[in-house]
Amino acid sequence: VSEATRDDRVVLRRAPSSRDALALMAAEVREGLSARPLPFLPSKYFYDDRGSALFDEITRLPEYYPTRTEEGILEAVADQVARVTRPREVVELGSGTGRKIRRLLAATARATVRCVLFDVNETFLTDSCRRLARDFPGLEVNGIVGDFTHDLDCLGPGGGRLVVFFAGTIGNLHPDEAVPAFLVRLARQLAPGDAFLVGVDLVKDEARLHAAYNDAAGVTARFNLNILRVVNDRLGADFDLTAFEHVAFYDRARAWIEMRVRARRATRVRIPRADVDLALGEGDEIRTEISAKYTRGTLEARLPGSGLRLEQWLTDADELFALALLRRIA
Ligand code: SAH
Ligand code: AVI
Repeated sequence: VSEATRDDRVVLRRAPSSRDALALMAAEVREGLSARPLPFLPSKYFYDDRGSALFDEITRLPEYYPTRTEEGILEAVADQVARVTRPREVVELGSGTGRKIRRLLAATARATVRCVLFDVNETFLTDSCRRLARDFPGLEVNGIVGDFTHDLDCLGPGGGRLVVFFAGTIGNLHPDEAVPAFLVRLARQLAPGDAFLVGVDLVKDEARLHAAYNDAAGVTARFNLNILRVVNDRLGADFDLTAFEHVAFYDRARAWIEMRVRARRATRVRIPRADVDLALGEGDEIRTEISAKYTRGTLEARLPGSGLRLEQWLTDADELFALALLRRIA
């Protein structure tokens, strides 16, 4: 990790992938857009400042139940989680506005001396670190700008550590390909007995899932199309946003929501910096996100070989969402 910057009690560090971020982005965008039959864009590129603000707006939509449901579960279980983990250090992956961790820190109280927020969005990360430091005097606050699929080793060796991963963001990793590798890497940063608290959105009624990703106010559509604007801004691409529309549907066989952008008419995209020249016909699609939905069984099926075991499965009364408390096996 390089380029530590310190202000007051906040130390901000940049992980390797954020040092050469544009070169990495060009390579990832080139790879994704050359995939066939379905080109894709990595969903971490939703989250420039506009995208992160749009996600925050999504969390308040009437159709988007995950955030308020997870907050309700957290409210009910925070004291219990604090009691059984008693972490010296709490790490939040994909921390965004950093709002949820406050409930946990209030419960872990004096046991916790350090809090580490980890996110790709440097602006949101800096702001949330500063606000935490202001509101939790005595707490050492670190921020890591990085990609949690590449840079977890920046956390250093575990011991007295609780890692939290809220929002169901683990669902944005491919369940068969990315999740097993992610869990192995994460477990390496935990000492035996350290804990991992992960939020998962649950398999449920399809109409409810569909509505959550096709809200009436069109915020999710703006969030989805924003990824094209991010590629334009950062890589000098010429995506014509008016040529695309938002698509989100539930794939029952794979138990995931898939978001795509669909060309309303034939269009062409050039990205000289990524060596991309892509011709799309009317109706052609680019996948922008998967959001996998789990059951207790399908989550537990990911654990063998990871070094983690399920200790508690904490859900709301309607079983819309779950917090899984996992423990690093000795
Ligand atoms: N934890 C917050 C925000 C969830 S949104 C909440 O519960 O509401 C997902 C967050 O993960 C965003 O802040 C986004 O910037 C971050 N993120 C997405 N992909 C990432 C990646 N590969 N590495 C690090 N952060 C990522
Ligand atoms: C961050 N993540 C858990 C959200 C989700 O539901 O998969 C991102 C999102 N995509 C569309 N709406 C919200």
